[in-house]
Amino acid sequence: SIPEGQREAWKKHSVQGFTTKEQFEDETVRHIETTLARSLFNCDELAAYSGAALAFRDRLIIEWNRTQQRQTFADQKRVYYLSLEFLMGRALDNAMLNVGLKDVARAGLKDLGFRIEDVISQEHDAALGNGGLGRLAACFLDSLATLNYPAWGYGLRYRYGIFKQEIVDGYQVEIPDYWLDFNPWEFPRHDITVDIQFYGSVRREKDEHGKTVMIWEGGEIVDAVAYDVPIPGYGTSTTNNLRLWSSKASKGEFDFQKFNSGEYEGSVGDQQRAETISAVLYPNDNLERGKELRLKQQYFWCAASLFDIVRRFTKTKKPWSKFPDMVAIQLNDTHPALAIVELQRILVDIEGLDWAEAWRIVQGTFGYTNHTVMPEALEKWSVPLMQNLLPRHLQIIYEVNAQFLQYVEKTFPKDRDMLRRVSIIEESQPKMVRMAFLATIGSHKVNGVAELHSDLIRTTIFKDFVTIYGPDKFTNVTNGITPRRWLHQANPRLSELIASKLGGYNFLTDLTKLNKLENFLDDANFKKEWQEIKHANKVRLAQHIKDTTGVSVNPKALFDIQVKRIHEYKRQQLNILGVIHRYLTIKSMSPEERKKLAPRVSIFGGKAAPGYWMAKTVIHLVCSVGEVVNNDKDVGDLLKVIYIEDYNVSKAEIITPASDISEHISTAGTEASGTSNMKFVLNGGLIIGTCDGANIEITREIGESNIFLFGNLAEDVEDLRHAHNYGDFQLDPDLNKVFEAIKGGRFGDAGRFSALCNSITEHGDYYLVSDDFNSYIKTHELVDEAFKDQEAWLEKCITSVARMGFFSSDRCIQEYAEMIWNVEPLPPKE
Ligand code: GL4
Repeated sequence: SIPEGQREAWKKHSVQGFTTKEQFEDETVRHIETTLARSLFNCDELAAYSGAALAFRDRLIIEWNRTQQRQTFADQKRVYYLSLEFLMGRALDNAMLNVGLKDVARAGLKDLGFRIEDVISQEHDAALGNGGLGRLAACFLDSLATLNYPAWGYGLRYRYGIFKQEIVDGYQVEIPDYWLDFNPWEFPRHDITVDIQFYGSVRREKDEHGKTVMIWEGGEIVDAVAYDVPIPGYGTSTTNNLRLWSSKASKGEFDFQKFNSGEYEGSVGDQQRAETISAVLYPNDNLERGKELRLKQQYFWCAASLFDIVRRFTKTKKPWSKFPDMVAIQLNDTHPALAIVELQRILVDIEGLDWAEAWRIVQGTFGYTNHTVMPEALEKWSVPLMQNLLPRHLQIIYEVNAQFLQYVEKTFPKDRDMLRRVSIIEESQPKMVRMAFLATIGSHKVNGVAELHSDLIRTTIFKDFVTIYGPDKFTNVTNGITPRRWLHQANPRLSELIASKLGGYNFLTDLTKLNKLENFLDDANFKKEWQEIKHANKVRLAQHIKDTTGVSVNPKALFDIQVKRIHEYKRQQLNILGVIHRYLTIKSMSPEERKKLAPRVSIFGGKAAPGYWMAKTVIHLVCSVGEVVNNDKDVGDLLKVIYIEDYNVSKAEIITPASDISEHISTAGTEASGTSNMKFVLNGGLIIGTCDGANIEITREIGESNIFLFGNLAEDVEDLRHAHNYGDFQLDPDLNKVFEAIKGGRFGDAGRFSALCNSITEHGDYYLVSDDFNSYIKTHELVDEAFKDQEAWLEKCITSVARMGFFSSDRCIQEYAEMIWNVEPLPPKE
């Protein structure tokens, strides 16, 4: 550091960052003219965005520095959130709001000739995630910083995030999402590089004390380079760090010999192979495919993060036994489960701790969050694959398993089959490593993400582990969302209206304060304004739909929205089949009868995994139905069917505030939580849903009369499926009519939809579309009825918003901090 005598000079020149409009303009113009080498003669909106973003970045980084310094000196426990996905969306708007300078920026940009909305919308989404799991990680980072927790996120810096979706002739087409062209939010840390080893072999050796040590040698080395992204809290100067690792050929590895001797291509090839590791996000949600490159990504990221965390700990000079008192690592699903093995390897092989002591430290450090019970999403890695890529780690897994099974055998001698059931190694062909079991055994707490889900994991996939460890190891932390992005940023007018009634914006950091809104249910002006805001939000979405699809929709119609990843378990097929039923009903009516109907716009959005044919067929069916319905003169405004292309975080910020009703209709027991259900209700939309995931707790909070629930319960799903498999299946008669229409070619070539129809009619209807169809249709009739009484509808919406306080991600983080991490906040001295 700088010597005492020079520090005064240093302090005098220390950068402060702007606070006034004048300073903001100074900084923005300076960045445009120097950093970007542009001038007022060629400054477009993109350049204005870049300049403003750089000005805000400077500010963030000053606070980031102070926060990091404070955390280093504080000598207290930190949280590390390991997630393969961080679905951050745009950063500028969020930075402006969290720092509290959006009005300053708006005025400044206006002076410089720009509308702030146009500038903000230049930013490319940071889309390093698939859906709910990745967005949850992003909400958690916002809450951790806002609540002043000393916390870091660790992830991968994918060159390509989730693909961009185009709809071409009614089919999904995937376009690569190269998002790093200009990304002012990241700081490359070329000085922070970690060597990561793959392949090779393990040798047993005696050290100087005669102790056996394991040496992992040979194989290849790839470099992990750190890129840091500042995460500003709202209403606090705390600015945490998200560290993303990028892969690069190791300097040691890069073959200069080859390079100089004319084998240029070979040496560049090595480089490219190394860079492939962090090249692309796997585009599957709730599905694992066991690809070697994915395992490489996981180890690369775990090893780099662990090295970094351990290095930070060793600087404190504390004994290893104190590690769990200084470090809490949360595993976002099983994707980082190798971190458990890596820490054991570091402690035993490199630091020389004995096995049992090391394992106590490991278990004290990790917590594991499970996000799904769907069998196809539970990670398993083939033993031969792991043997080849990570030979030492596989040995450690076998040793952990052996000791665990020994304990189980001793404790439950009568249940011989238990060993087979709970073994980390599945005795299949090839053998498989069950990552959820590894994560459970290596952690001190395991949590599900909504009450039903946490009950389900205790009684299904982890049933034996509850017997072995006792019930206390398993807990629930119901998911939440950050009200900063999902109310204040996405719906600024509603946020402002609420603030005007509640006496300021305190509700944004204590969302339970919303409950006071119930006092205004008789305030006619308030309700009128509320309704105007909803209408304006619908007009904005209608404009987006017009601009992107060419279809005009009536903003007065009931907007019925389902936006999320396309998956059979989420049942977009139930939705579109219901829409077809509605269409057929309209067609069968007289003009007189039609006049009594409430006009509807059915809006769909979401990406299908590129290899998921059934999901792609669902998209095609929605588009094909839209083609017919939207051009049918008999129907007019009574029904429109829209597919919004390329659903992502920034589109969600437009879509969510514009719903009247949104659909959360997964087969009961399949959606671990869902989080868009929370976003929609918080923005004054009602929901139709099944008794699944967080819908159940939303119902409990807002009241049964404010939600439209339908369908079979989770406890009955198993029996129904069983019955179907034994031939006990009756196709719902209304649904049958819908299939007749499809088969008759009403929506184009029926052959394209036969696999989809057959999955329901011929192949066991695994997701219970037919079983729930009647209840779904009937419930939508209740929705229509309810929407006719606008006054009562509005009251339901306001009451629901007032009761959504529980679903703030701040509440989640506080629960994790108390029940799982045992960490304290470290507020700035302000
Ligand atoms: C998910 C769940 O499917 C989703 O219900 C949940 O809200 C989310 C966050 O906990 O995690 N699990 C996987 S896998 N993808 C998800 O989005």
